[in-house]
Amino acid sequence: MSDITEKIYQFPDGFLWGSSTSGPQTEGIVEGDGKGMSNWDYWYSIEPERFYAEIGPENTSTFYKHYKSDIKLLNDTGHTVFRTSIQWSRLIPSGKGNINQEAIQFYREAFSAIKEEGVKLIVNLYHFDLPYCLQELGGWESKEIVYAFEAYAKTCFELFGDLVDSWITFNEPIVPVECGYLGNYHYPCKVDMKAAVQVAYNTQLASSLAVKACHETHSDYKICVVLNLTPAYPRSDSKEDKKAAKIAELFQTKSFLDPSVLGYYPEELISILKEHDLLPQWTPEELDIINDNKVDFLGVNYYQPLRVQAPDEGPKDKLTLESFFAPYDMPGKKINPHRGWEIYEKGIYDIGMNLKENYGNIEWLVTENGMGVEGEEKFRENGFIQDDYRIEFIQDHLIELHRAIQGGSNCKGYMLWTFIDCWSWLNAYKNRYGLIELDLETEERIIKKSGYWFKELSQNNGFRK
Ligand code: BGP
Repeated sequence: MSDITEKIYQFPDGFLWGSSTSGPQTEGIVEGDGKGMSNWDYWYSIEPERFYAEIGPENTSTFYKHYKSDIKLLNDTGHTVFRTSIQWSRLIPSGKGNINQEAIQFYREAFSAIKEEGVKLIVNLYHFDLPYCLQELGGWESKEIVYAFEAYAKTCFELFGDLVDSWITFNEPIVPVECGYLGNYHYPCKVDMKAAVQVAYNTQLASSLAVKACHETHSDYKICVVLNLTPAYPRSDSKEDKKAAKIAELFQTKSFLDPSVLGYYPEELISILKEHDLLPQWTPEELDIINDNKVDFLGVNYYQPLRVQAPDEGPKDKLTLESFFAPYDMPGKKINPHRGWEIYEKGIYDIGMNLKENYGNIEWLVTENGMGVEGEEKFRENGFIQDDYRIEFIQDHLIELHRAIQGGSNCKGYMLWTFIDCWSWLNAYKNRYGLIELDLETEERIIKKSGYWFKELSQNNGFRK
């Protein structure tokens, strides 16, 4: 008998349920697969100690080997949509020119198998992974890479367009900017704000060129960019904290959201960059490309909010993000103790309403949300992981998403990070996110309690709580 205090959260007809992953985090490297070296492969070869347990990008979740049986698990876990990415370094090993025939065969077979399961397929072109030879040519600081990306994108649309339902240009393009050019977390580990701004601008230009190429290949093809639209919440109502949050939002959210959806950069961002002599090299023709090629819809990744306070001192000689705003560690915040990230479900509602009110109510999907758990094997009982905490995490976010949809926000689906536990950039397999457990020793896949629950969620197109 159902509890009368329970509410039913029913989602609109046709709402999509599924998960997201990426090529570099799942495929692995197999002898004779013809894959070229990516920036991750190269970085691991010179500094393996920067990777958790020294597990590098060649040892990802063996999807290249097991994709046929993995894809069979999509239906068992209720997927009506699935997202992965093509590895540029697998398809075009030297970044430009020759195409790897093995890669064509692999991606065509994997994508066809997903379609045969009746699952909608969304494919991303870039998930932090640059062919290393292009990094040597200057990486995203160089315009040459922008045009190499455009050519790569066109190749993908032509080779796989018949199998892909929707495309993504980039996943979280701000992350390589922040981690690779400001924070020393990702290769090339530079700390240089001027270079960071150029990388961000070049990436946006590349994204807009891919949108153009996609629509030119086939007028029906749909394409988006995936952004981590983390709202920036100020510590207090003080003028200084509010200004810091506004700048944080300009740098971390609006820098890609506005040009991608509206076709132009926010004036306030341009004036801050001008004031600090940080403007990138740009041309009016490039700005026209950005203006003319907006995305058809938006993917949104949401894990945790950004809490911000005014910086201690004003900008110093060497500008960094901390010259403009500082992170705020809010006392009493709800936390995922297994990953250390704040849990703030209302963030997803705020994102939905922001898109409705300020971005023409653009169609969007939650393309990542999820809960990483360290030491998850301790929750194994009766042979499988009893991850009630993950079910609760999903439900609580869905309640806020449901509220945003009721409020008129145009969200069409929810995709969890992730399908089968996958390799994570610096954390390898430390934090598990999947609906399905991966046994690293035996390569066995075991559905978790959340995987069975997700199937019910999808079948009922909603849940009670
Ligand atoms: C997102 C990335 C994913 C994934 C996820 C989890 O930002 O798009 O690739 O890694 O974060 O984060 P982590 O793996 O660091 O725990």
